[in-house]
Amino acid sequence: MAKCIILAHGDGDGVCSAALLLSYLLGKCDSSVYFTHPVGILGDLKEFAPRGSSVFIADIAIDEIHAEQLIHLLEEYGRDGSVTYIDHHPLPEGFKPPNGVEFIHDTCCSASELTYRYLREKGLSSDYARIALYGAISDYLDETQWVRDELWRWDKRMVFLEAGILSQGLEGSRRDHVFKRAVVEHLARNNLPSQMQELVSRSIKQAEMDEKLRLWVRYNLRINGQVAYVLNPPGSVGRAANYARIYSGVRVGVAGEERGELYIMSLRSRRECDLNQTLRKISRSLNIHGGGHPFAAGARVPKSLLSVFINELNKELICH
Ligand SMILES: [Mn+2]
Repeated sequence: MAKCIILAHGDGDGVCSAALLLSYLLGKCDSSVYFTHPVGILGDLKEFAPRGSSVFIADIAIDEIHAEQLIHLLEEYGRDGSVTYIDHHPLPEGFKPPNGVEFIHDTCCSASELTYRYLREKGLSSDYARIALYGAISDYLDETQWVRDELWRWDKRMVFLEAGILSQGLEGSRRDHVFKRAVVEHLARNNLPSQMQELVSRSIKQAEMDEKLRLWVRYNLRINGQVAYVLNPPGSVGRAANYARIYSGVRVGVAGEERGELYIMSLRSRRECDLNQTLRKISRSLNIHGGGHPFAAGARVPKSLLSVFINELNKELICH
């Protein structure tokens, strides 16, 4: 059987997109699932996808610094086999879709919603719509027309319970790819997240940790202008960034986690500010990786540039 490679983000939206792809490809090819991110995609493609295979990439933003190299590589893979790229992150300025690649892109909605709608047209059963709902909720993109309609078709109380178990259970499993792959396989069979015991217990543990984190952030946050930040929070950086924003009352919350010489950062803003645009600009001037969604984004900043980065954020912050 032909070889299919699925490369997806490891968060709830990415996991659901991968599950939708895996169930669609069942019986059509021999599929393997890998988790990656905007900075890792180049290396992971080369490492895991043999030339000539059918490659599916979902929920991976195109990084400002790597865009050209990535496009080039995707075109190569497209020539030897096939490439389907499904994403909803804003694109770098002046970006042109690669030639010979099926490029499905819209910032309207979650990658899961885009993936489901794409596969539905190709014959995926409408029973899989709820998997896409979990992904959309997990990415806070549950206000699209499609999601609204589907939430009424299913029972929204049950959908939110399942989406909560899934996204909370994955939150504390960041680099546990073996577990995440098991979750993808579980979902690909259209099983409920609540039927996977390990996922349920991880989600409850995560809720306890988040509650501790909330209080920790409240007492440890530092404020510089419109930016509130914490370093090495005892828990999820995304969540810590959000609590920093909420408790400070300023426009942007940032949380950074030390990894070697870098801070891996998560940023959250109020709806009027555009973190993606702001970070892409700073990314070019400081030569760092940064970007994501308007209200939720990430960056990798050398430790020595921390204060420069916070100052730049204040200076370049784009709000309406
Ligand atoms: Mn996403």
